[in-house]
Amino acid sequence: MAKYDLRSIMSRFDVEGRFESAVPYGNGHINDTFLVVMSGRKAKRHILQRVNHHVFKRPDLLMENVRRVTVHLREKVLEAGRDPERNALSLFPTREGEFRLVDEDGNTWRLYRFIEETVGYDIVESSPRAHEGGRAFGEFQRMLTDLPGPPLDETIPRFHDVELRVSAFEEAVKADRAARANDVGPEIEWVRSRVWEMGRFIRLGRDGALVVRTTHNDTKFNNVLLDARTDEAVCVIDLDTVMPGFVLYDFGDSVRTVTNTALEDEADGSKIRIDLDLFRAYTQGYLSQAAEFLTPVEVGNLAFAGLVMTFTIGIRFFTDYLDGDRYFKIRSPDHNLIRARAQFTLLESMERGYEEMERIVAREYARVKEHSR
Ligand code: ADP
Ligand code: GN1
Ligand code: MG
Repeated sequence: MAKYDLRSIMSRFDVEGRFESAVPYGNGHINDTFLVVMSGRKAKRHILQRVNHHVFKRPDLLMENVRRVTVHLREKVLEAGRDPERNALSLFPTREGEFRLVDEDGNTWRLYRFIEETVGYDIVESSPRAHEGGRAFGEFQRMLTDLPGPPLDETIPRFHDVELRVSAFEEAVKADRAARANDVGPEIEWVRSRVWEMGRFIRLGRDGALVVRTTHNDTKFNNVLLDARTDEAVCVIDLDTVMPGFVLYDFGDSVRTVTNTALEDEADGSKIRIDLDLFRAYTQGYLSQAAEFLTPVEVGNLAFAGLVMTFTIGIRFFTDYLDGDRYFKIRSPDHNLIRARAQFTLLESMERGYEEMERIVAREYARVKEHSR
């Protein structure tokens, strides 16, 4: 990633100190993230990101979303008597007073305050961590229920629309751009056999049965930072896809990553299954914040959301594999296929655990409601 002059980019932001170093950072699949150290009276760390403009076609509107959301969350955090520099993301302005820096090549850059002494986990190994994740994403949705102004821009239109994802998948099978489809016939049939069932939320949405709210839309567990010492949730990050959506997508995408006993790209299927204790803990944490605003239809579909999102992300990895890996960053030629298979294995485990997941949601919801009376 030496192709960017990060020193010169940093010099255009309004931050104190002398440029010391910049290294690639984190496990994100989309943007380029760098950890930048500035020295001065005290060394300060920052998160510098280049927005992927192949994925996000309108970085200008995206950054306006992020600005509105960070400003609003900062106020909410202050109102709650918490620390706005730790419990909310803060953007640094450029020397021109903008939050978006556009370089000579048209790349969009932004700079966040680095939140120290936190960890983002790719695997969740303890119920208290799962609970904290649920609390954080539930609170995030709750704090955005009164975001002022018009709805946010849809940074990626129809982002979690399974029908759109399925048609993209079928097109990829047909085009077979990377000549890979012949070797994955069983997986293709596996997807096709579930298409109708997985379209439930799209149909409910069309019927007007699901409320469109401001949601995060990328709630994998490593997008919430936990305190490195106490495991308390500190801050929800990765705000690029905060936009109008269904709460079920957020809940489901978290369940996909929180309850999985293995990594998202585990190649050994025998290690992958849903851990129902983690599911219970996540659900408890989430409902502690969200039960007050959820509708009965939303509550009644929480358990199924895990299945829908695991399917949706699974077919996105699979489509990208068939397309020749043009969307997600990969570390090996079959990385997207490994990811897709891992999601399919996880979904099968969820299908087996589904009735128990339904019972857990019903029980935890009843419990929260009982307490709040
Ligand atoms: P991507 O969209 O590519 O996933 P993220 O915004 O999630 O990018 O950032 C990538 C990683 O950088 C995160 O997983 C997290 O570890 C780290 N990170 C991002 N923002 C911050 C921050 N403000 N403070 C500390 N770490 C951060
Ligand atoms: C991408 O940016 P990151 O790595 O947090 C993707 C999500 C997927 C996720 C799968 C904008 O998220 O939708 O669920 O990978 N983000 C975008 O790990 O497509
Ligand atoms: Mg991320």
